Amino acid sequence: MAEPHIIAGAQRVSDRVAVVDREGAVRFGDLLAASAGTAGALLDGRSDLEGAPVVFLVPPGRDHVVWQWGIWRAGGIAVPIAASQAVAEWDYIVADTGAVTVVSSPEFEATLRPIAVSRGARFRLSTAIAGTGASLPDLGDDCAAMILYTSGTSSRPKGVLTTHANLDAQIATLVDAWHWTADDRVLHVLPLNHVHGIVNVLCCALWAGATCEFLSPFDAASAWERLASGRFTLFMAVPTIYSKLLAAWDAADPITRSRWTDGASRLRLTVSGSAALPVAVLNRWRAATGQVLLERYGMTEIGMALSNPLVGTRRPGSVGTPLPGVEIRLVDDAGVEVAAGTPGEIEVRGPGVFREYWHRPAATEAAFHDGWFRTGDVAIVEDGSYRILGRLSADIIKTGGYKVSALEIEEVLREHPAVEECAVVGVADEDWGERVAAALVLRPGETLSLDTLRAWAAPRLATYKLPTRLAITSELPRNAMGKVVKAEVRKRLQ
Ligand code: MLC
Ligand code: AMP
Repeated sequence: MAEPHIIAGAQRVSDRVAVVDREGAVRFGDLLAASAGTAGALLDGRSDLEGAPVVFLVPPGRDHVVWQWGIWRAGGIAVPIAASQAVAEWDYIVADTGAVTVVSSPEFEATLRPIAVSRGARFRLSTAIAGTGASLPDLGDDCAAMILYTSGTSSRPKGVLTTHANLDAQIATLVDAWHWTADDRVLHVLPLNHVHGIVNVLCCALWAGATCEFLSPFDAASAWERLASGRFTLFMAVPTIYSKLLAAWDAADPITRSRWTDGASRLRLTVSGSAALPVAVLNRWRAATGQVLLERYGMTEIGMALSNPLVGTRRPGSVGTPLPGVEIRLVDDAGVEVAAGTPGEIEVRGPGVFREYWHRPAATEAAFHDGWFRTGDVAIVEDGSYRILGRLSADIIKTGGYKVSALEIEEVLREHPAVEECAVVGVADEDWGERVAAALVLRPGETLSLDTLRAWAAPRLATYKLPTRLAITSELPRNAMGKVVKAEVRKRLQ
């Protein structure tokens, strides 16, 4: 692989429209030319970035792709961050990756430049695309390509490092399974710092020579209006987005509704994932659009692993069967494969599985078991199809399709001067999947409202990590060992 496959492929479709954003349409050829420029600017006279991390905050649109490709073409590791994250989270990622360069669009310069300077990284404005004509390095398949930060059972998020070979495998299996072609057009409404928006939507579209149209930030009525154009073939989102679309549809007048329905009925495929899709949402989406949502299952560390079929029966409440090239097994607590029809933890093996947690060898080792990646999710096979039953850890919460760590939030809340003790849990919610909820014991004489707590935590945690439920209590429920009983906390906050 002299250059990433996605870039080589773009050369074959250079006249086709690759991206549509607020400014209009851009062709693959334009992205190639501009990303040669960003690569040259990043290289700045060197011949290869040799796997150096480049953190970039460029909102969804053509410039995002131009920097993603430029980083790859220069031999760097793309580390996307997003406007929805808190300033402290940006700083953490710049420091934890040891980024050599931070690229930012102008609206974030005032915040990101000082972070870059204090962490010893170069700062570059995303609008300064220069350096055309540089000769670009030859990359091997095993070159590191991307680091995405994911929250887990540790209190700080970990960087998931994927190689170009991993990414190619993650993309190729979906292009194959969902029959992406250059005639597809997808509406992109997801964040670009997570695998769903990056791999499943953006990279699959570009790999196939298809068109990716961005709508950012997501807004239900605007998304419906775009779908109503009838020009799209594909739409992919998390269950919360489908809930929000359905709420807007319910609230619309009959003429608007029928226009929206008509446009959406022309899609060839709508996909849901990142969190459990409630069967009620699947049914309402079918009633509103005639589309049977295809539910699939994946994870930052592995890309997509299980999918309902494109052709054939999609089973509500189930995530289907392994995608081509992905091996799956279910194991018990001892790591032994379970008997048919018995629940077990999902383990995954295949070329799409990430290489390592960035600079965390112990965490990487703990995440694998005989070469299989341990997902922490529990499933059962029923009639040949996998059904997700839940997660092993009560400390991992999925809210709006985002994975958040209760431990990470607790660690931040404990720093509040009024807080003596705290416990964070996910409570079930129809629209968000789960909501972040906190039980606090306050120091003597202190008071704290939910709004005050959220305002205090906002610079420290992304909006979706901020608790939306709060209980002040005199003590936390503990077991005989003194450990907080999260199930009990959840009952009090539900
Ligand atoms: C925002 N709000 C929340 C919330 N997030 N309330 C409860 N729980 C949450 N999680 C509140 C805000 O405080 C605000 O309230 C209001 O909702 C609007 O905030 P916003 O920031 O504008 O939200 P919005 O843009 O509407 O976000 C909703 C969303 C977003 C669904 C578009 O959550 C989203 O993009 N989710 C996708 C995440 C994703 O891509 N995950 C994939 C991970 S990869 P107020 O009161 O101020 O109005 C992965 C692997 C795989 O999981 O398998 O795909
Ligand atoms: P992330 O770490 O953000 O990539 O999120 C991955 C997690 O999302 C998985 O480990 C699952 O817990 C969850 N997930 C993804 N898809 C589904 C799905 N279709 N149903 C239930 N959970 C899902």
